[in-house]
Amino acid sequence: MRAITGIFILFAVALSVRAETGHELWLRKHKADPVKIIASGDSATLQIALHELQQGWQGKAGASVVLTVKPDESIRGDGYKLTTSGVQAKTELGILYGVYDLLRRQQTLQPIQEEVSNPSYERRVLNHWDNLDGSVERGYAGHSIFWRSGTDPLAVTEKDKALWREYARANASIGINGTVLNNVNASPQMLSSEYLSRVKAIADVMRPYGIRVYLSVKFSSPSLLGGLKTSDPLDSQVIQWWKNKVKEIYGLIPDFGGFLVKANSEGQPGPQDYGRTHAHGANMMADVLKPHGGIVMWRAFVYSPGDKDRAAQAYAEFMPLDGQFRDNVIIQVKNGPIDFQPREPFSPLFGGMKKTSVMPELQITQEYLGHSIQLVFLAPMWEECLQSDTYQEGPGSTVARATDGRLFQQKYTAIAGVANIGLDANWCGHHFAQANWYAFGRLAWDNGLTGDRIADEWIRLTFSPNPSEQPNALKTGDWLETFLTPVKDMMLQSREAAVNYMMPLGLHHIFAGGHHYGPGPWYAPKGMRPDWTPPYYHQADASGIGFDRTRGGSNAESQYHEPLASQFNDPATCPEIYLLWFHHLPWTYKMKSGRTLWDELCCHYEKGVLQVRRFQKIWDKVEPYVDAQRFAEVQSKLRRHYRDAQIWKDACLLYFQQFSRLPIPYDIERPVNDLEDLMKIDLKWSHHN
Ligand code: BDP
Repeated sequence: MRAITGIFILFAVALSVRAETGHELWLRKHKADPVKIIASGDSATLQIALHELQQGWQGKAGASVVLTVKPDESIRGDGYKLTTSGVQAKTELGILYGVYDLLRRQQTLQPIQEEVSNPSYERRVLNHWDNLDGSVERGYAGHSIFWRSGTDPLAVTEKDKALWREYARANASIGINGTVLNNVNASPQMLSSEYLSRVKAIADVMRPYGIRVYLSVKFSSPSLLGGLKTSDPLDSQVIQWWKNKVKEIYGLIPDFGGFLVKANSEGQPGPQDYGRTHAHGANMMADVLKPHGGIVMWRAFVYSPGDKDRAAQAYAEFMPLDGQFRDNVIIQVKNGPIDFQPREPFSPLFGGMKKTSVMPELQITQEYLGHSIQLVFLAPMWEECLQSDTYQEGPGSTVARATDGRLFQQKYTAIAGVANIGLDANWCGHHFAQANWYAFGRLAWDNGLTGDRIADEWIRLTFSPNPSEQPNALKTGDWLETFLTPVKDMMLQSREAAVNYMMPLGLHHIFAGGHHYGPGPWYAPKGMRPDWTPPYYHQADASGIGFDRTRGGSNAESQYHEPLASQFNDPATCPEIYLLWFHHLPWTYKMKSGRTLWDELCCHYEKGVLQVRRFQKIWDKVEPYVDAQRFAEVQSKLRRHYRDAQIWKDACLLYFQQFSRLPIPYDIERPVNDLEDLMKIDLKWSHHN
């Protein structure tokens, strides 16, 4: 009898959870109570704010909300103030942001009190690596929402516009106010008049939501698209070509944001092809954009093969140019000195460049963190970077403060995130990857937020039971204890888990070539650039493992301000999370735990796999609280996640063991795959991804 009742209850709970595809993101529809709105003005942006309140009001039924646009000393930019009667802001966009905050607080049961909220960065921008044929570089969620191939690829349909509107709304709801529509490896066609007409259509949809569009441009566009003999930034015809092009763009899109440029990087053309510097190139574009109010986001992701340590190259190339850039140029710097690895120390350009605006570039798409297969919540990684102390202006000179205008004068402040969005029904490929989009927006708005707080909010918004179906779920504590707490715990551990089973203790870039998903510490095809092969990074040999970036090695540590440089330089004081980033150490090196380096590595790989194993249990246990579709999809992804974590562990331990010649400690689970087989599945990995 008891069993039957149990089944019945489960069934009843399951019935009350409606099927969801995940398309609604963190903006799921809930039954709203009536609300009276008092607002002056009826601009498109205010209309959206009104509509959102009517659709989503969860406060007192029949309450009045006053939306007031008026200056206030405490409000900056598109910031806002929540008051007891409603929302006050300097701009209508500020009102919209305030309304989203109000609704979010209602839905997550956070207190609503008088409070000012100002954005940390003025420009909060997604970077889409979308190609004009609809493919997405490092995209794992289907094709581009902006571009497609096939017949009549440039036709703008109602369906396109509806999707772009949903996208704009989702972004506005978390404070994102800009989007770069195409890949940094840009096609010159992007600037052709045909494509610009589609950009205009996109911009028209985005505008009421406060989202400006930007474009990635190819530096050699004047030659490739304009037919000029050169694209030399100091050539008058080239400058005139850019002037005309920019005028054409602003004629179509008066609030166009500006350009994003990847130049002299990974084979892309740039000013150095004409004997000019990055400053010459960036400033030429900045001068052309300035009269229209546009900016240039110029990327510092540069490195070339040769003797110089890749990790030290961007700093070496850009530091001498500090102070030479126009005030509407922002140097876009990846969080770490190499390339969006599972863990890197922060780039020394943060805080290093003091006379130039610098903006962090984060990668939301999980190129190096499990694509859309693995559940990896990235906010803790970004928090780690933003809160890192650069010491450039004394203790407390965090990356956050060095980039948001608090430490240095910057005319513009900005932050970028490489988007993980595609045509998949749930936008991001993995339901939990939506949390990374969400987290980027929230951190761009407030770079002091913690991963914990963001995960908490996101889970409540994305998975909370519908109040009309289970009115007290959020209040009774049961849902909080049995769903929110374990799921949040899983999210907060997930990035460290990935570091553990992929690249613990400062290891980096040991992926199989090309797809960057599976392990490939052995990957070094004959004739390939050494800096594109993992042995360049791990340096494993009989004497030990790790990249020597100390004073006796590449000396990259010297790019950090004291006391960091000395701290990193000495293995005894170097944080162990960065140990093999800065040091090549013997396999028997004694770690703080008392274990040898080899044993410690084994423990980390083991731990990572066990963590994912635990995530599976956590998820299975919350089944009664999740709609069937999202539950099953996440469950299936976690199975693959676990299998692949196991492969990472086996591949790395068996491969490195060839050099260490030491046994895997006997309290550690034995590998279950053979190295020989793992080294052959490379193709299969790429096929899968
Ligand atoms: C690397 C990606 C490559 C990008 C490059 C970039 O593998 O696809 O084009 O970064 O940021 O991580 O330019």
